[in-house]
Amino acid sequence: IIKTLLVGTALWFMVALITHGGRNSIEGSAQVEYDEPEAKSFKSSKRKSEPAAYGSNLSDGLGVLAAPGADTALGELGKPVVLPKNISEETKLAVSEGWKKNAFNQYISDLISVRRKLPDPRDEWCKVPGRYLTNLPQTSVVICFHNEAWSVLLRTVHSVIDRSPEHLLKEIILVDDFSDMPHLMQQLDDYMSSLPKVRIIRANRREGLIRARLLGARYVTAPVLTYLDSHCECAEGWLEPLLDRIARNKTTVVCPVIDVIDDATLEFHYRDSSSVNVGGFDWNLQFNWHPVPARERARHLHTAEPVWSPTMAGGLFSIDKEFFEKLGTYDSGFDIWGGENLELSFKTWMCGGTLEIVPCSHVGHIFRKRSPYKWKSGVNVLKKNSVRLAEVWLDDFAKYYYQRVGNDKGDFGDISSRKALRENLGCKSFHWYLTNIYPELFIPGESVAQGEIRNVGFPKACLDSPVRRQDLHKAVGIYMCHRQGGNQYWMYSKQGEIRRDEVCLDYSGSNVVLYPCHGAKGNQLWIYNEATKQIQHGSSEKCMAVSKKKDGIVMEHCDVLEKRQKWSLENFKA
Ligand code: LR7
Ligand code: MN
Repeated sequence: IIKTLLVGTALWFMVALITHGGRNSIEGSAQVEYDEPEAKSFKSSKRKSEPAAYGSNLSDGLGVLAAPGADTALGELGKPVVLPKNISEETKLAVSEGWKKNAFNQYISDLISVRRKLPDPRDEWCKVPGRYLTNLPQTSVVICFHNEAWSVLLRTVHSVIDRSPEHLLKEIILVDDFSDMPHLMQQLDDYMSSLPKVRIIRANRREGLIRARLLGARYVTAPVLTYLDSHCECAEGWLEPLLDRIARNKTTVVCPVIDVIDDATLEFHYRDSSSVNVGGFDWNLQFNWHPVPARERARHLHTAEPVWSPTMAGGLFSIDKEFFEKLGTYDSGFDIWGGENLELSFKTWMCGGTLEIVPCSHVGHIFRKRSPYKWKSGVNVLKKNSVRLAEVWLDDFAKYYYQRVGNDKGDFGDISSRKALRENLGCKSFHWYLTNIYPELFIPGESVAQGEIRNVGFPKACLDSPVRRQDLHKAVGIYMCHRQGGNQYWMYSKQGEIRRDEVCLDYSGSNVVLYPCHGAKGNQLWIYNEATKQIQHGSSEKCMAVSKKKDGIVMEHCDVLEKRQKWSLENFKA
């Protein structure tokens, strides 16, 4: 009741405001940006649809909160919800609070029915009668949360119940990872007590999402385990295509297509099967997305067929419970967040399984630009997880990750039991995995130089730049050499690229910028002359230099006497 009142008040404000016109979005107005963890989002190929027109349907909207179903209510069918520009200071404050606590627009989420309908994102291929086995196994859905917003958590749970066939859903296990938001206590117990399939398990200290998942798994009674994040919405028919793959082969681990729920408008925009992505990773051991590679496309007649994926994003997947246990579930030495998705991906492939993305299965997820909850201070949790991962699974390739962190492994705890696990399972090598499962990955050892690029005339200066999505097209800079890898770690490839992961130094006449590597030489061809120490650009024939003011990189006419044009490339071997 309190909830309805609150929403009612909010809508009342909007009615007042809308009369004064103004339809621009205030999205993100109060968004705070942090550095950690790195933003992980991908653009949907679909154009955003027009924002929902509201004003005419507010009363319907209120009605919908009591009786879901009206297609005209706010956010129904996955439509975006945008507030008018000239809302009251009070509303602005509420919006801003919502962003601060959740790193998405909680205020907007609270205006949308927790049982809103979504469009059906499936390809026709998925709906052909007889597509799936009739005798599918049941699943338990485990959802871990730490301080999740009320409306978002409820929408996740309702979407599972409403859009899973009754007989296939054994139970939903909510694992509360030691939240302290008041609505997640008694209020949550009360609400869920009316949903017989839902069970709440509470951790009695902050475990982090990986150990929280392991805790949830202990209560699972169905043969298949399905994990979801706590801010998801399952679309029509999401479950059958996942269970079908496992029914056919218990060593197949499956992920749905993860559709984007916009963090600002809660718009659900789905990806059609022709633009499905698969998972990869870089040598920073960061997960990333790629289009389905040609070799994989060639294995299929239709784009809606399940595709092999080198890695998974981590949060949304189904796995046979026995197979998960056989693989040693997760490394319980992993803290808070990160690394576990690559661990499970590598061992699935290396220890006899298959990892797939199933284009017929769609689940939306709110992608955030920062992490809203507390991380441990004083420890680099993600790095510790990644070092454990590298030590156990990467064999000699671990060194490429260590180069990226200045060869400083730090304290990563005891990993002997994880090594024993790999040994006992008789898993294949990481070299096998890279060659057969992820041949697209650029291997640093196949480059001519790896490490810093240091100026000779001004030997404190190193080429320095982050290569996040937002850094593309920006000028590359110089910075005091620090010998810690990171933004000063570059590779000089046999093809003459200066690159990090999938980003290359590119010059087309003005600044030297970062650009996705295209492999076609052209503006990305750099020729290093070991004798003169110059880095000459292929098409312009100019040389890279530190500017006279020593505040950046310039391209200038080559002059062997000019010290600013001389560079040393770490680990260079001709
Ligand atoms: O201490 C914590 N305890 C928790 O229970 C921290 C988090 N959590 C919960 C949290 O409430 C959420 O439900 O764990 C879940 C994941 O945390 P998010 O949503 O803050 O992070 P994320 O969406 O970036 O998480 C992605 O990467 C994680 C670490 O590797 C996990 O694998 C997540 O499950 C994963 N999410 C997805 O795969 C969805 C698609 C995102 C992408 C790419
Ligand atoms: Mn998430």
